[in-house]
Amino acid sequence: MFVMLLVVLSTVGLAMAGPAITQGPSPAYSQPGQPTHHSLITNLLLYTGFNDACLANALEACKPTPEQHQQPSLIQEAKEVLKEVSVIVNKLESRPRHCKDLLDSGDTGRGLRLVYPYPGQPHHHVTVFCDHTVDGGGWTVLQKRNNDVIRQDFYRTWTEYQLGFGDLKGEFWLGLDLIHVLTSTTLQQLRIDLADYDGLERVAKYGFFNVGSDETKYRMSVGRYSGDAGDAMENHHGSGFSTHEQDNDNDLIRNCAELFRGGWWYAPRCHDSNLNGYQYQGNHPSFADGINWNQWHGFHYSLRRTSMMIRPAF
Ligand SMILES: [Ca+2]
Repeated sequence: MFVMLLVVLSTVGLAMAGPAITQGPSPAYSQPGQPTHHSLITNLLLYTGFNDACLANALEACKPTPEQHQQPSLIQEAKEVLKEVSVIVNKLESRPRHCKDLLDSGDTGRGLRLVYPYPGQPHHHVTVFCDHTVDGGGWTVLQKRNNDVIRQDFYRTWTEYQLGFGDLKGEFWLGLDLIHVLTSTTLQQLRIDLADYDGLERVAKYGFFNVGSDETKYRMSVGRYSGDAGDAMENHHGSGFSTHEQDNDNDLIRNCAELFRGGWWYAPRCHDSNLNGYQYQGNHPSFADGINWNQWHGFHYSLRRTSMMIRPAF
């Protein structure tokens, strides 16, 4: 598309340049010796020693041919092509990159939506779950756990966490590659909703959230906490992602992902939050391997429902 645009621009440029270069004599030189007006070029030529009569003859010889007179229609044609290209480009650029774009274009409710998050790849679309019903809407959901009848196994491999897994209408992990893309193009805020088995709910919201590329092991940055769940992500700021066979947790002794049965941005002290841990239902005797949020229910309580979602900060 970009190449096509260049070709069209070149065409317009050449077409427009044509008549200017081969411009016929100005009225000043239609009658040698009767100068009434000098263009910049003729002034320069006169200044360098050419005389009026000489210039008039030269310009007369350069009058456009009948074929060249047809160039205005060529210009018009090129302009129309350019206009069509412009319409197509605008249409591609206006495709929704994420759920916030959809909200801005009038989308409501919640559910599966097509978005085009990849810069420079206008046709590359993915399906995401959008939620416009919470906190002003425009949220793209990254992760969801619940206690529906069919549960997903979250003790997965590195590749599965990269590509994503689960059911977008149920429990799922969107995938680190896509999360990286979504959080890299614009500054994102993160909202985490938690619910326990007593019907209580808590929220943790962060003013910024970013996940690096696979070269950084999907290093996560998070900060500017607000909410009532307690800040169980602070400990994870700056950590790479780990799965049981990809230990990037900087704990020299332990393999946090294996020990705590999940995939997460495990820190040197492993974790304060473990939202991809094992789906115990409520209290569990084992230490810190459930769906835990330490600052709310500690390390021996696995939550009933969690969701992580992002939205552009501005
Ligand atoms: Ca380790």
